[in-house]
Amino acid sequence: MKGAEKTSAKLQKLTELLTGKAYLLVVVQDSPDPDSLAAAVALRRLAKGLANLQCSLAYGGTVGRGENRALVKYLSLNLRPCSEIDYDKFDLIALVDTQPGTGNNSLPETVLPEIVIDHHPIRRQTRMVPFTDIRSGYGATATILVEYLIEAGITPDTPLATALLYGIRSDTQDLGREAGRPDIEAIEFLYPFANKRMLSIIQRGKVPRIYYQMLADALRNARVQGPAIITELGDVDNPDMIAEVADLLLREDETTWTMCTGCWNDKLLISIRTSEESNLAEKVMRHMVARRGTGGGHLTYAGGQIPLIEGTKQERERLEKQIERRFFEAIGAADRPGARLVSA
Ligand SMILES: [Mn+2]
Repeated sequence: MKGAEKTSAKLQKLTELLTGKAYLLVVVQDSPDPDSLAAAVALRRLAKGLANLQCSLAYGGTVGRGENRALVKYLSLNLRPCSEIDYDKFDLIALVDTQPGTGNNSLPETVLPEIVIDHHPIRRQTRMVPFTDIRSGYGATATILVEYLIEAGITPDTPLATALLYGIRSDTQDLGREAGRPDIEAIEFLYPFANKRMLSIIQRGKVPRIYYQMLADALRNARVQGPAIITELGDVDNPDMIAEVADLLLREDETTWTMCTGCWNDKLLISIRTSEESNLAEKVMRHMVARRGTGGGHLTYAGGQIPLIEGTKQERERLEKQIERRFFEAIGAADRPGARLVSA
């Protein structure tokens, strides 16, 4: 089915599901990124417009990255922690930009959502969900929601258009990463409605002073090996920093792979990045975490998490070493000599 026909059929099915219901809960990724926040707000708008539902938004983790905090503030979002949600109170539960059983959302495993809209590769559990729209060829989940809004004849207000535009730009790194025609068309549609000044303010979100200390530590710990740069942050109070550092290191001239790890909330969190779409970051990540944790992502970027059982420094260091070894093996750089990225 072509994109437009698919959207039309999906929207019809979604409308049928929403009709006659009163309360919708939308659960986003843990430590939600702009794409998942924008997609959630768009789904809330759709649910209101299509069948007059009330909607709550729930998340796990924190909103740490400066841009994401700026976006939440701009949208005046009342995000509720998943731990405080009574799931029985809702008629429908939706997951956006994530899927059941991926380990990067806090929807309890005993709760099966009715709606999943996402652009990560489809997971086994997702096949049991009544309404799914999984488009792994899309650069952002927000792009799928933009198609729904257009199909439903709903014009996004300025904050929603701004959030969706930023969500797509952020996931696709300004259309340079895993973006396709639908992402470009969505951005073109949104551009006239978006607040460009606010986009700039969000993109340059304020950061706390500790950010610079973490950055300094990340660079001091960074090692180059073959085509890769890796580093670890140790304990972090902002898990988004891990992805941010992995992105930053990938800008180095000769680097085609990066990995950054950090500990947060009794888990070792891992981000990997690659500059080549033929590399399958998602597969590498799932190989790295294997049965010890969960992981997922896209062609060029992926994340994973492994629970820390003892919580000791030794356990953490052992795990970091293991993950590092598996990473270098997976990318074929195990035998290459290593060096520091910057002098200490
Ligand atoms: Mn996304």
